Amino acid sequence: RINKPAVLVARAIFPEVLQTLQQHFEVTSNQADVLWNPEQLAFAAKGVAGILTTGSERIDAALLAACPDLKICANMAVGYNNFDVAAMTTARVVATNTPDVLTETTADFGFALILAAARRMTEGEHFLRAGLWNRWRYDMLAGAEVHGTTLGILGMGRIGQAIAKRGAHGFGMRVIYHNRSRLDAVTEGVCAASFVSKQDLLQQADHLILVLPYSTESHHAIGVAELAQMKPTATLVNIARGGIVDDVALAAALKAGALAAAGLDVFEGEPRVHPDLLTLPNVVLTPHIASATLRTRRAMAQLAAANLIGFLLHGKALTPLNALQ
Ligand code: 8YV
Repeated sequence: RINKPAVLVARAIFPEVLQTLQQHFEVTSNQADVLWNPEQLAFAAKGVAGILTTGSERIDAALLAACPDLKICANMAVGYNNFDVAAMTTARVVATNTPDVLTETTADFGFALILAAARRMTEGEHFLRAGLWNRWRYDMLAGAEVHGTTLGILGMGRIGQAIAKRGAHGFGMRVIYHNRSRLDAVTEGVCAASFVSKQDLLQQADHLILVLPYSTESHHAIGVAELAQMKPTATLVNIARGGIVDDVALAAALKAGALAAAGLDVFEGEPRVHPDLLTLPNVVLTPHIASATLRTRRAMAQLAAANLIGFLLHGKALTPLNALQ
């Protein structure tokens, strides 16, 4: 076919997904495998009808003004704080994300971080690798209990609900949550979770996991004041976005013993990590990999591609974030 629509793939993705796109579109892609800065992105996106973004490329009024031919941006991520959706709607550009396909995988990882932080797994590994394991001691690397304790979830969307089920049904935990809106009774029942105020959540959770979207409202939702309300024996896990936690305040709380442990997959200003966190033994640090299984990342790439194909070829995106169709 001649005159295929032009599409930009903003970062290296699975070759087979790139091939699928090439069947339908004139594809340019960022083979350098590094994040383009806004100028590079705008330059590369000139004249394209669609962009496949990977969660970090900023789509805002400036980019939209530079790309008047743009019709859709398909984010290969469920979070879309890199999109100014209001500006996209005004510019009549469809925004899509990748919900559902990563829910269970991300919930698994969240739970892994709760376990790893509470049970001091990476600390234990460092201890062993450093050759320090030379005897048994009754309290050696003794951590906090997970099963049968209280699990707190801040943000009760798809991933929060999947974590609640793991906690309630797999680990016999009492599950409490706080969310912008309360779930309906049936969903609460399925998740075996009770709605509480944010204050009660902070004060009662033995393990608190953050699974809420990042926005100006959720910026530093966990800061000095919130950390002060948590139990000193508690663990905090963030698999949502950096910026939801005040990393400096968290490092200080961990250092002071005001919080027992933390598990962090996301950071303010990542891929840089605040140096205070790097030196603390009681924090498990992972490089934003909660959705990173091959199967899930492939499903995310395929869904992002299907959104481009669906909208540019058939006028219908599969998982739109704004109602333009
Ligand atoms: C990705 C994510 O790591 O889906 C999200 O919101 O943060 C992750 O799944 C990432 O953005 C890759 O596209």
